Amino acid sequence: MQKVFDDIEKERIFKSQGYSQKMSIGDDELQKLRELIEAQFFSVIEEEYPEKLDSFSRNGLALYHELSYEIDHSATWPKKTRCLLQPACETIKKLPFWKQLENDFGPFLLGRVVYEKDIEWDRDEMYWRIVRPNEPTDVGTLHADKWFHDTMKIRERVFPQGAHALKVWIPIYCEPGKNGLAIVPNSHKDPSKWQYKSVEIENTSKPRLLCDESLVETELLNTPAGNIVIFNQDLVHVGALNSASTTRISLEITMIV
Ligand SMILES: O=C(O)CCC(=O)C(=O)O
Ligand SMILES: [Fe+2]
Repeated sequence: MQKVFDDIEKERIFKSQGYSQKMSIGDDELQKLRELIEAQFFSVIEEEYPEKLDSFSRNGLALYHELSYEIDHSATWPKKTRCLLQPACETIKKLPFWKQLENDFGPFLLGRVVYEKDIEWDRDEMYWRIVRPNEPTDVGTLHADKWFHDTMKIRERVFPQGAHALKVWIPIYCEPGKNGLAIVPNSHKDPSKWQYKSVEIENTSKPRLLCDESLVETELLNTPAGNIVIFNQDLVHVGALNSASTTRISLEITMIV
């Protein structure tokens, strides 16, 4: 199999650029990912709000925000309800893009499902994110993934020594230029320059940048649905405030290489 991520592209991810957008998945693969996420989404709605299943199904995920005020959004979508179940992860691991990743980066491990304190050792971690238009609370704060791995002690509990955690970020419903992933160019080159503190939130320790986040210049990546971003653990990034008129859905997977 020919490599998409050859030595030049890997150099881009680990050194020069901090990320790569060289891989795009086909329409049928995107469709499959949408189906897997939608199946979970609607089964949660059915469980919590059976009388609303019809209207939510009719609207679909991209227009979820129109109805989200009818339910308790934050109580309905903690990480627990957004982690794909193992059979869905197994389906994803059979898709062509996954085979390509294994070919190019393998062998690698996958992150385990980690909650605040608990780890589910027998589950791969693949979770989706839901970001409604104009909702500042649906996006997080600037960070490098390594800060989370360190403050939440994921690195010492889950990763083998010396491992590098690459993030695979897949836009599922996304509007280029209006929502998605914003990065701080070159931020991965000098991790020590980025100072953060660890704060106790929701039963765990999360990293928060010490300097004023609004002073940091970010660049919104152009990410049409299906265009995968792979970025290194030191690249500083944040979910952009969604300025589109549709809900943004994306899928995150950590490859431990
Ligand atoms: O998609 C987002 O809003 C944030 C993504 C992120 O932080 C990540 O993929 O590591
Ligand atoms: Fe992140």
